[in-house]
Order: sequence, then structure tokens, then C-alpha cells
Amino acid sequence: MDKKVAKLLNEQINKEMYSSYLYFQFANYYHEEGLDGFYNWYYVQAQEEMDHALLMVKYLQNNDEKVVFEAVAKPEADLKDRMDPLKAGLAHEKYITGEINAVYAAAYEAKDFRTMQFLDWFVKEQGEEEKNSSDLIKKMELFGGEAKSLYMLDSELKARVYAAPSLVL
Ligand code: OFO
Repeated sequence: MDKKVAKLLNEQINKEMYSSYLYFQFANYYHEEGLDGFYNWYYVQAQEEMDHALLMVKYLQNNDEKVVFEAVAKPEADLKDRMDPLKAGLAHEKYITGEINAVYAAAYEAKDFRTMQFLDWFVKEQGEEEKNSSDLIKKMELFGGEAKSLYMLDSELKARVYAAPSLVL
């Protein structure tokens, strides 16, 4: 496996773990706000992010590359109102999309076709996650201002269930 690509993928493990940590912070914020559906939605998202990290760990291991675990930074999102996690979430997903694209670009340059194929799933996943994040903002703008509709939106988000990733290595 190309060494530069392996290094970038190793760094990406830490970013996925940070994503998980960040979304646990959001979940905790909504727990404190008494919004169980929003709490659930981000709790599931945090679990998915940990899965992403573990898929990358497995991929590196399968390719006989050394995996290095670095410290995960403290999540620093400043959460003052109910819209803040949603906006911070979308901004974070856009950042992660850029990072995944950078690993992909390095794999492309190195003609590391196996890693490109592995990353295809993540590229698609980022598209879905950006859309989900942006949809949540729109729903909150539409329904978040009134208690009854906020209650219904919160109930809708409570229905999200964790499912293991469809990517099999
Ligand atoms: Fe790891 O999926 Fe988005 O960030």
C-alpha cells in the first residue's frame, strides 16, 4: 500500500473518532435540553462515526499497515441554542468531506486503486450525511419555533435506529 495514503488514512481514523466525540457532545446537549429525539439522532450518528474509524483500522490492518492511535481532541463546539449543534454538524461534515476527498486524491495520484475502491463508500456516505445535516437545519427552521411542532419533530428523530455499516471488508 502507498505509504502516503496509509499515513493519511491513519490520520483520518483520528478525525472519525473526533467526529464521534463531537456528536456525543451534541447528543449530551440535547439530553440536557430534554429533547430525547435529537439526543437519539446524534447518539446514533456518534456510533456511526466510530464505525467509520474502525473500518479504517480494519482496512489498514488487512493491508499489513501499522495503525497508530493518537489522542482525540476535546470537542469544542460552542452550543448556546438548539440550532447550534445542527449548524456545527453541517460545517463539520463539509470539513470531513474535504478530508476524505484529500485521501482519495492521494490514492488516485499513487494509483492505489484498492484504497480508492475502499473510499468510494465514504465518498457516498459523506454526500448522505451532508444532506441529512442540511435537512435537519431546514426542519428546525420550519418547526423548531413552536412547542407542538418541535415535539413532533423530536418524536420523528427518536425513531432513528443504529444499523451497522453496509460496507463489508
Ligand atoms: Fe464519518 O461520516 Fe461523516 O463525518
